[in-house]
Amino acid sequence: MKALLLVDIQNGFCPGGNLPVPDGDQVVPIANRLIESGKYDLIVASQDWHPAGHGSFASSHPGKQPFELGTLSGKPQMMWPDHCVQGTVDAELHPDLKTGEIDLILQKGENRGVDSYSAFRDNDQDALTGLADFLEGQDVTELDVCGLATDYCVKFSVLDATEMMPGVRVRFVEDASRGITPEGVAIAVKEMREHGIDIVTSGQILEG
Ligand code: VGL
Ligand code: ZN
Repeated sequence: MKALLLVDIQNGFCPGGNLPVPDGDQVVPIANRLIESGKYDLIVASQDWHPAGHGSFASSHPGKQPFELGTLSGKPQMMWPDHCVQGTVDAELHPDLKTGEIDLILQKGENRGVDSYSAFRDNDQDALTGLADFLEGQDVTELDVCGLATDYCVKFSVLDATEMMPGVRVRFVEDASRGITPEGVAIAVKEMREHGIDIVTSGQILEG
């Protein structure tokens, strides 16, 4: 079985959102082409889904500004603007994303005391979302990952997929992803390469 994981393609990470990724909305038409390609047996979308007052929000830490480093439950934590609060428009999947063919929408980041970049588990690598078991239970052997943001949620999802599902071939779809900073994207791509993850374009997938 071949699966596609669409990471956090939400209003909050697109221009006009609360934590906008530059050109984040440009992944939507590319993701739609992948969704409608007929190449995938299973399509999963993750959704950053924070309660108000989440511990990753700078606003929860007096004196802290967004994009400063702080701590959460005693561990280093990037302080983010309030974003993707449950039930708000900011948290909705992008309205142009073809959600009709998505088999599972997986929400993450609900625990105030720990952030959850990866769609597979919390940042402390403790609580699992159940996605790895779900994909393995569906006999997925190939997983393509794309979305927002390359340097955070996409990277950690790709690395966790590789580590937690050793039998699955994981690929990162570069042009269907955007990052918060160019430096972060360069590091993410390097780390993924070092872990043996194939970096592909949507064109290669659609032609193949
Ligand atoms: C993300 C920062 C905070 C992401 C989520 O989806 O990459 N980044 N929460
Ligand atoms: Zn978040």
